[in-house]
Amino acid sequence: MHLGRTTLSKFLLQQLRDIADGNDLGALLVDVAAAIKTISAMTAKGALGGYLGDLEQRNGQGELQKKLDVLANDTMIRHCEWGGLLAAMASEENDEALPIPPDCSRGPFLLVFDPLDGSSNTDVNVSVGTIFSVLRHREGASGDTADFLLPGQEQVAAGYAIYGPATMLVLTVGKGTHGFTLDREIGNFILTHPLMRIPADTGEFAINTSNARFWEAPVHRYVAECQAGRSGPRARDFNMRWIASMVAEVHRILVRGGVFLYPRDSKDAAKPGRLRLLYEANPIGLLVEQAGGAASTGRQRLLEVQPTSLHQRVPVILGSRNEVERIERYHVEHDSGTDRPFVSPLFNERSLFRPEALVS
Ligand code: AFP
Repeated sequence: MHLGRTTLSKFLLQQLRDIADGNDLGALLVDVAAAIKTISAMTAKGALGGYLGDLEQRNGQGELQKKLDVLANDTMIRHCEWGGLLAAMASEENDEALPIPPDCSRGPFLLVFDPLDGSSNTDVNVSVGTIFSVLRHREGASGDTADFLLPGQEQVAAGYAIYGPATMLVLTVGKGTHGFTLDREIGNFILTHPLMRIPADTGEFAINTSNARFWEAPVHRYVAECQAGRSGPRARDFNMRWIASMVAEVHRILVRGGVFLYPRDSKDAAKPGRLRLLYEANPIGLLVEQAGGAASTGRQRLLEVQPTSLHQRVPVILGSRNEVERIERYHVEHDSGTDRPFVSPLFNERSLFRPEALVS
């Protein structure tokens, strides 16, 4: 691999030559990369292209759609539906699985994606991204929603684009996590970050602390210890970040370490977490594990969660392995009742900080 010279296509030829349907998988990833280049051009043009602002419409989950949400979604579909590589697609922006048009041939893979992650940041010029996951389509399956309900460890490829000062594509085909930078002048993704590795330890955590009153006790315990710094039980200071674009948080973690938490909270009983399992947690979880990190719900390895619906949400805790394992330990100690000496009585199950307690 020659840094600064290896193109995405050459890299994929080398990485996939020993995989049975490697040529088809490589061709699909090249189609995804082409869609990402188009989305990158739109995000870079911003207001000058009329790409900012909301549409007066909501997606199937009732979320207000940005113009770029819909444009990015259409771009992913248009670039990937005709190559004869897919049995079906699914997207955050579409309620049901998307069949391949009858005039296009089908192929062995399923593609599921969040076309624009962090879209609430588009109008304020903060980095956003695209997240994608590739699964193998089982022989004889119909290509409807049920086919996508496979645990994350079944993914054959996963990746994200981050539309930042530079546009980067970070992906894995199960042989490590690798980063490519878009050279706009020649329109090629060039290998710049081979074999990315997440340090096992970190002093940086990312969580939306405005939700603190809804967290479970183990998360309170972990965050409180980080905030206590060198005078607390961790005997070291921590830094906090929250960009509100998961792709940007994860990219930082892949480059310099850290832990990202969007944990289970009691804000909405119908939503055990905010992030979607199939097209946010699973692809990011595979990238993180392939880079030596860990990805968990707090109580289970993320990639082993058995999906039950296309848009289901899941708690997400991922990044530097030793921190994720500490947080998992705190969940085990809480569930077994052995964490009492470490957790302020304010935050146990009958705490003042439970929403119903605050209301009464
Ligand atoms: P949007 O795509 O709706 O902006 O959500 C982004 C996201 O799914 C993820 O990328 C962020 O980490 C998280 O939500 C931010 O959530 P909060 O807005 O609750 O902090």
